[in-house]
Amino acid sequence: MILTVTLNTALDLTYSVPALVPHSSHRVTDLSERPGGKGLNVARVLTALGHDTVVTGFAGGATGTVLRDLLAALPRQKATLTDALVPVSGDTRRTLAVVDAATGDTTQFNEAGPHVTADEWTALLGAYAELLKTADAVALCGSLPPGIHVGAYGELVRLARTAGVPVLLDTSGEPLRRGIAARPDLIKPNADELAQLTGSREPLRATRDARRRGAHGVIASLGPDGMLAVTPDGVWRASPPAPVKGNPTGAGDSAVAGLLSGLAESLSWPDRLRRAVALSTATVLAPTAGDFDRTAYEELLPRVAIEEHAAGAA
Ligand code: TA6
Repeated sequence: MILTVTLNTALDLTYSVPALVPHSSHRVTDLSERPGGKGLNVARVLTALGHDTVVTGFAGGATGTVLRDLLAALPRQKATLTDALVPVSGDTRRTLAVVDAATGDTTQFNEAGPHVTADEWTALLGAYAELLKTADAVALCGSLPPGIHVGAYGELVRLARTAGVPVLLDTSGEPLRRGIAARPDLIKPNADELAQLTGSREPLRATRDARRRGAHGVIASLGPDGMLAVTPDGVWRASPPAPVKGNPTGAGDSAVAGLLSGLAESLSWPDRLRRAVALSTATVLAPTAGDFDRTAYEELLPRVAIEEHAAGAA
């Protein structure tokens, strides 16, 4: 099975409004409520791709109950999605994405999350160590809730490495910086996260710099420009056939699912990247934020362009 860890799970609300105008009141024309936080999104896509997946992290309070009920009610896929979330006394956060129907632009508001106690963190570490025993790969995803120390991802990366489980880290800021030092197999920063980490906005330079800091492979997601992969086996750029317009919420999470499923299936790097780019583009095109459009995915997959970098190895 593939394990995803979401320390700061969220009940994701999406509101659509005809046009988002500051200082005015809006009529919500459509709304959705989904179990979210990055690792939960990754898990949904993994199960849709046929990989049995287990989710852990924290959930608590009334919102935590709603989140777990929604998780249990997800439509059945070819594979299982198992809830191994650890209870916390605080309330799971909500996030709100407001979609402006006129422009298609999304504005996102993320709450901080519940305060996690030292005992709750210890319970998570115990559950994680147990789950690693049967995991083929693990993804550590998203922000840290209050109370969790900034080096937490470093600790989780080290435990995965000791257990011999390939580990992908998808976070930002100081938690990313500390996590990289523990030498994860893969990281998937976007352009802003890379710039924050390395001080450079030049994709190849920043991606190589991130790799030198300890990650074995760095897959930079460059939005409509696709992905740049700097790995021990070579450097590739993967680009979608054409830019698309839609809601990008969860597109990065779908890319993580593509990379992890490709790793679990021992696909070549070009095939993993093809899958990641096709899935993230199909997520932007999906009518519901965070889902992917399967027909678009299958149609996009053979059309993702892969270019090997002339300079070869990283
Ligand atoms: O990538 C979209 C999303 O996963 C939403 O589902 C939302 O829960 C949010 O990101 C969480 O991100 P954060 O970085 O705050 O943990």
